[in-house]
Amino acid sequence: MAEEVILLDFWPSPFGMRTRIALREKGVHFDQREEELLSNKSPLLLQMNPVHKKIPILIHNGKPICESHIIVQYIDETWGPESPLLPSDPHERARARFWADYVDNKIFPAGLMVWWSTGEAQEAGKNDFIEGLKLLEGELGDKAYFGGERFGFVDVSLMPFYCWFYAVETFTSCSIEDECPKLVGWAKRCMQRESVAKSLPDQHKVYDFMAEVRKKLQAQ
Ligand SMILES: N[C@@H](CCC(=O)N[C@@H](CS)C(=O)NCC(=O)O)C(=O)O
Repeated sequence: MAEEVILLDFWPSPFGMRTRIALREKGVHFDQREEELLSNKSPLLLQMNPVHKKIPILIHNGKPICESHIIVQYIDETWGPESPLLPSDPHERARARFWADYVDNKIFPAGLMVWWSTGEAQEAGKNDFIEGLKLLEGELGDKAYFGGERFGFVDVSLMPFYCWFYAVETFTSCSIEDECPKLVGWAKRCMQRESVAKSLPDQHKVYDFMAEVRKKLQAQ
């Protein structure tokens, strides 16, 4: 029986992007279904993720898997063992999970702060965002990817936020490339992979989306 792989997604979601990248890295064909997240969540979404009611949701042969990092690990365990995203060494695996968790707990909230706030709060968000990226740049060091020579879990986790860089720079008049040149070099290297290039929307389109949401928030 053919496999059925459905991804409930929302195009600007960095969490959705992670799962798209991982599926494409593994060469898995999937049916990407766009949700009307802001206005009208589908009955399938509510049925498959009744706890959080959020995308991304991977539905593999009818069974849901939720939470982007958990989905990426499921994809890694299920398909393409010859091209693993997580390292086999337990300590290296723990380390990769640690940095992916850092992306969720530092980079994402700082990015939201830049997106949703103004004035001092926005400035603090920008500083946090850049501080977090600098720390990640230190972890990257001179390696091609976070795990070494091979594209892996931390790259999948962080890379979606690259398409927020233009918006952060435009909202706060800064240059992330000036602050974190090696990290931007890494991001450009990742963008050369088909899995990444196909999964990330254009940064200007992301900026337009963010600016629109910001306008609505400010009008409230
Ligand atoms: N921790 C979750 C976050 C997922 C998430 O925040 N998804 C957002 C889209 S970016 C969502 O579905 N929001 C709908 C809502 O909050 O109602 C993950 O990693 O998958």
